[in-house]
Amino acid sequence: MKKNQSSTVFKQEISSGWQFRDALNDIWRPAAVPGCVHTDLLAECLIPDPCVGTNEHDIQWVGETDWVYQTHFVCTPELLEHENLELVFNGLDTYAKVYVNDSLLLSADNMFRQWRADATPMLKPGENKITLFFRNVFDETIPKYNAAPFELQALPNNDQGEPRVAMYSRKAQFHYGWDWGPRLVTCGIWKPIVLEAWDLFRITQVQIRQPETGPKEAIIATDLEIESTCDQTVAITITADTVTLCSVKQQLKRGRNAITLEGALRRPRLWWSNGLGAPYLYQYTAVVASEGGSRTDTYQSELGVRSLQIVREKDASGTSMYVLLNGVPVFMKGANYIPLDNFQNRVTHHRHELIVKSAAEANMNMLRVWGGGIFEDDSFYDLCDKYGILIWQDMLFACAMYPGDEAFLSSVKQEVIDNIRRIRNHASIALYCGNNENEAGWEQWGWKEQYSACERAAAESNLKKLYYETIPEALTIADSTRYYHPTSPSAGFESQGPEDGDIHYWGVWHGKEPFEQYEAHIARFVSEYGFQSYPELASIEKFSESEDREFDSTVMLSHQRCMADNRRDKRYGHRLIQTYMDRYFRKPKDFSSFLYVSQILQSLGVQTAAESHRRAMPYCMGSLYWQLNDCWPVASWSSIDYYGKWKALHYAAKKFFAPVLIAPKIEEDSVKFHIVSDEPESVWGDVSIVLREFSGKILFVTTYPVTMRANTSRVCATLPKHELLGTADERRVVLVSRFTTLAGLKAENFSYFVPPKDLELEVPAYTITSKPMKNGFELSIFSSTLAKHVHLTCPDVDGFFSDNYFDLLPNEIKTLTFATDQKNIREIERKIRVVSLIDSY
Ligand code: BMA
Repeated sequence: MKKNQSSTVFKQEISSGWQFRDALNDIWRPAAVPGCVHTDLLAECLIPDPCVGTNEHDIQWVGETDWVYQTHFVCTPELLEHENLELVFNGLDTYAKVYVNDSLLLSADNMFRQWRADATPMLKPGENKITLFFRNVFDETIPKYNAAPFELQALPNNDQGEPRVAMYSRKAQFHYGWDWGPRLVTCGIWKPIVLEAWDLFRITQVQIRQPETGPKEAIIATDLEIESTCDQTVAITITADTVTLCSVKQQLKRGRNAITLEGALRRPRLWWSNGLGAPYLYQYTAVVASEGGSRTDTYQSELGVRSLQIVREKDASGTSMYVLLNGVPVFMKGANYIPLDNFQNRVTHHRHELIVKSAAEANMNMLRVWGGGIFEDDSFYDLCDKYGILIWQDMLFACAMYPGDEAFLSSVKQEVIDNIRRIRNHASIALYCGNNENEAGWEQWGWKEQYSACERAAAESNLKKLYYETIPEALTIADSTRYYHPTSPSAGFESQGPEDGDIHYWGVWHGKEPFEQYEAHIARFVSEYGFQSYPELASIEKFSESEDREFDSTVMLSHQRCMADNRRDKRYGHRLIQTYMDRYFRKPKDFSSFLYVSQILQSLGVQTAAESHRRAMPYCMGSLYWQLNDCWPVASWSSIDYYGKWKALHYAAKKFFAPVLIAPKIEEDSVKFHIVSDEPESVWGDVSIVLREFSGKILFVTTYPVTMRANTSRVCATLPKHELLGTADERRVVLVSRFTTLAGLKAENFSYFVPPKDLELEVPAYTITSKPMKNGFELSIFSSTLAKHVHLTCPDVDGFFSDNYFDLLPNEIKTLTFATDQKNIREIERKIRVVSLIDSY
């Protein structure tokens, strides 16, 4: 703002002096706002840490209790002189009555909505009191559940306990429990409360659209909504960096004014997804100024200039599903994202950045914000813009049937409008999706068979109303520029095969099929597939005592939530890991070896899937594994654990999602060497194929010159197995495939002819040397025999290895970094531990 200018809008966050109490108790205790009741109780030592041991089960009463929050705030006479005074509640979880100076201001019943109310009649000069009564969700939902004409089905992974009432509340569904999450039904003021005072005019809505975007010019259209207290003339100026997009005088009427302004950016710097170019962001500003310019209101945001379509077109194979970014078809590499914590107030910008940056470092370009969680905080989408991560945004419905009454639908409509308006200006938002698996559940997984004809018709009508009427209507209001995908998976049904859209392939894991089946289940887009593993020992130590560290201890079982359909068999998830482990690996000798092998197993499975999806490009144009992260410490499908530790899978993802992939496929009689390039330009180089014994001896070498056109996948060589292997012992050889260009190594992959359990590994002797560098150390590691899945740890030192769980080839030095604040090189050298697969049995 320039000198002598003042804003027409004044905002004061009501964040201090908060107290809370149990509604049946008079003892007030200090509270943090924004926050939630669990973290307030935790801060007061009134509950134990829910992440530790089996504490979660002992604190179920918290979610069954009514809570009261209260604070006082001062209104100066000047504040009360403003023409308009509103209280804005950005997030109340969930059933709340809000009183100002003991008069009811509003009632809330949807965690995802923003609530605004005129506070003018209730506020007085001096001290004011605000009180919020939170009613427990069960008292609200159980009557609805009891009155419902039929029970709503839910999948077993939607592990919410009985009665199944989660679907009756517009509250994060994972709060009630999931197959990777605890049941912690929290409540409270989860987003800021703001007192907003304004005069003359204010900007109430901004939508930035890009009707035309090309390398020569981008047309930037801004739809502004300005609320005005009178008829007046204002000046509106819109800029992107230093370019003025438009500057106009505008006549406002009293009330709401909708204005569309356009401007052009010549030779715009485009926003690209990770791997294709810089995700350039313009600094966008819209300023509305009063006549004479002394009063202003300003909207600021970052603007990524790009065109983006989701192409759903009939073609020779079926119906396509791919992202076209700035005219380029882009294969989506990524994962499904769940909330980072059960308690959102514990999620900081730093934690968001760690996860989004980790996704980018693993060469991902898309995350799917899954429907059982929340619409994320602004900071998350800002970071996705910054790191070039496209977002598939689900609406918040997952793995269940939902009501379809008017009150429910109108609440959903408003929640969608509120949130989409908030996030629509982010370049990263690629598409919206109606729900997770709710149609598959209905059509495919036996839900509809549970009902009489009449109930079935009613349930089907609920589904149609929600995902085909209410949500699209809300999106038309909030953002009609993005593609809407009514449900995921959209394909893989009898009526619509995998050649027509996206699938969730769970034959591996839930269906117990072998990893090789991933190669047979490829669709136009694979939006879910995955395999579980345990967190590393250091993470498990944070929530367990040493006597708990057995897989069937109560504590470990409580941190493994995958159960069979009947939800009774608590050992089911662990047993599934074990079944697969028996198939591919030797029996781990102890608890910590099992943890380690579980991670290797997971990475092997997911790598098999992702490589086959990428080989099938352009038929298949997306591979999002389940799941990127965790919301508490648990055995799960994640590649990064709750504490931010990369599992073996995340290190593997960095390789199998690399811009250029060499992915040999070992078939019955031959090996096919596939190369996949996501590079925007052609790449030339040599493919070298080397067969080596574990002891280092080279048995076979060949090279081919290869040119890979931009954005293609092809087989660059096929070798008969007998030619390649000769008389070699399959259990003692590694096939090293490398693609090298003038600029250096572009891609490499190490393949084996037998499953890991049949490999005849030898005990490696490592030589490790280290040298200090900025922010840590460079480590070089060498062995004269192949070491499989080398796992480096540095106990008690906070740090990050740039690579881990890798295969160390015989007689080749592997160099990596260990980023840490610790400066003492001797100490690090002393502490570093190395294990590999041979140490696990
Ligand atoms: C998927 C998801 C989640 C679940 C996962 C593993 O289909 O949609 O509901 O956690 O399966 O079971």
